[in-house]
Amino acid sequence: MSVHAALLSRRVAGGCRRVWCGIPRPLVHIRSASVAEPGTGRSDEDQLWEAASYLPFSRARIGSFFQERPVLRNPFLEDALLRGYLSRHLPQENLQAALSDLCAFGERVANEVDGWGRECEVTPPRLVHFDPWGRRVDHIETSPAWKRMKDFSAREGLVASGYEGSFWEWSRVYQMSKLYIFSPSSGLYTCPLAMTDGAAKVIQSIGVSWPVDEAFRRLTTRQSELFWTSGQWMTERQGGSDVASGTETVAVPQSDGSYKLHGFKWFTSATDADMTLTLARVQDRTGATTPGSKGLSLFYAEVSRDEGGRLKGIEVQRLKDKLGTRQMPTAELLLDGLPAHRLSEEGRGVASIANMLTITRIHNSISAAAAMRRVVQLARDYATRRTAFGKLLKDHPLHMQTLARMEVETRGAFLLVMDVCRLLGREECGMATQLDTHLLRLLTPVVKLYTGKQAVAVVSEGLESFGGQGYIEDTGLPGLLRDAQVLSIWEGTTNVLSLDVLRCVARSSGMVLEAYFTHTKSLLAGASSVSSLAPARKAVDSALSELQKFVQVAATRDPSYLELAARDLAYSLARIYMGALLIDHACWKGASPSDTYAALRWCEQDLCPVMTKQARGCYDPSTPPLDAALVYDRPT
Ligand code: UCC
Repeated sequence: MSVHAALLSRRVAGGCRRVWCGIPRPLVHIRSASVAEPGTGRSDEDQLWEAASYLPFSRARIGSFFQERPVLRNPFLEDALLRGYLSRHLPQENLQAALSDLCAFGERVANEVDGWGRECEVTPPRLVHFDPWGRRVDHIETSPAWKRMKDFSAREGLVASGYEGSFWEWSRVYQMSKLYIFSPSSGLYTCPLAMTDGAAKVIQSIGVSWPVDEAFRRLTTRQSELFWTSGQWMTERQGGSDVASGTETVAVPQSDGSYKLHGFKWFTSATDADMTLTLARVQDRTGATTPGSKGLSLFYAEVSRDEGGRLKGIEVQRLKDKLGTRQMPTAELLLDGLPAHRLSEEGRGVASIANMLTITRIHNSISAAAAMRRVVQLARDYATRRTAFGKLLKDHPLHMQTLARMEVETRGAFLLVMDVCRLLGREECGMATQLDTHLLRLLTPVVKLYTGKQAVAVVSEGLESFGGQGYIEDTGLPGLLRDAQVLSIWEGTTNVLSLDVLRCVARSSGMVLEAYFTHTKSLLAGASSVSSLAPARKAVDSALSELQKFVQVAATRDPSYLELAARDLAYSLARIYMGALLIDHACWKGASPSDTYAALRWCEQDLCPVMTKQARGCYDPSTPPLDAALVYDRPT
């Protein structure tokens, strides 16, 4: 044993025997305690102990190893699928301009905006009810970073580019590509942007004229000093899904043709908005209102303050304490005579706000795909920096398999949401065929519900790839999961949207499904000569036939049968269509072997779960009572 080692073992043994305030002193404190004790002479032994700097933990008490953090690089340059998709589809004449804009944008997102997003997270909004002299002000204080996001969003045209038409029918794809790059770094500023875009769309569809012409100009401007955001106040205390029976707010007609709104809005997101669209029931002369959906009308209201600084006709009750989306103010509002204008015909509120729902659901899906992309991007970077069991994570095949599965999910989500943006762009340019319109209606709830679920699963898996660090708050990683969780809840939960799929099938007398089958087959036909994709094509083709069979059988059954199958039906629609899109993209002349591999992997799963579950009797009349008995199973 060397002299150092001998001294160390004596010292350690002695240290263990020492008692400090009656408690055995922990070994790690021994050295600092002997230095700190005033008047204590330093023996040779002590000096030798300190000289033993070759020992681990002797100089730097926390050790010398620090794990490198994952680095966020330009999300545009890092995303092969996004770049491939845009190169394939954007008009050639302005492709280069678009790609360089997105490249510069991605650079700013990585180097600047991401830091603001973090600032929004750690400096959440707060509500100041009263001024120092006791006057009620209901001021929602947001962080400087949140305000910077607003200016940045305007200047980058994150809403405007959807209305400028610079890329014709691809304008929406271009706009949503920017939002896709921006979203995970945006500190949830994508939420007010979604509602702003939705409000602009509603106004455009109703007609840009007084009293909303000025609002439309402000919602779609690139000038930050003019830019407005909009709220979407739909949810009341009785619920946000069943809007028809949950809306209690009344609109009292005024002599000048305007209205005053009285009600309680239970969930208003990004409540620092400049205006809002909301639903209310018009009171007749006797004060009566019409119940149900037929009683709802759509209203426009500006959020403004009187000379005393008080909100006109609004009291902010409190801000919500949420699992995630903490960067953004979400409030309960008492509407106490809020001045408003009716935008829809009386009783056409839900149908009129549906355009807003379409837009916010597409934004939601973009955010879902973007969250998946972000966690994959960070995880794959981390895999080049983290060593375990003697090699980098990237050299562990099992770890790569996990990341590859996440990548496949992300690709499916991306292609579906971009396809919906393509359809929206075609509709807005007046280029949509009947088939496009049907597809857009059907795929909007499908993409929202499916990508919301994927995002939660993929982001959760993604956190695991950072080990314990994925669970540590100030890495910024847990926030990704918290914020993903809302994606399957707001803007229509998974089940509500599954029922919306049934609603549009019924209202179109099945035409939306006809469009779906026709288009999916045409995507597959384009791949018929590509042998490397044959297994995938076969899988999608046979799942499509199964789905057709299911639809034929279901059409003869009681509506409750279809309702029970609604979620599995929506999942089948999503998986089959995503498979067809992955195959189609892999056939493009600029496609890579990874595009083919992703398509093959995607198509290995059960693409038509509704048929699988049907075969197992999951929708039989005997099932609901068994489900309920299982859920409420109690010891007897
Ligand atoms: O507000 C919220 C949070 C805001 C934050 C937003 C940020 C998101 C951005 C994310 C990015 C990061 S959360 C609240 C969200 N609430 C919902 O999404 C509502 C969920 N519920 C539904 O979607 C229901 O299905 C309802 C409310 C639409 C059902 O209402 P009704 O009255 O029962 O509906 P009806 O009677 O079936 O339909 C009424 C009319 C019909 O038109 P007509 O009368 O012409 O036949 C329907 O075809 O509305 C039409 N309609 C639609 N049209 C209904 N739904 C749609 C639709 N999705 N698309 C087109």
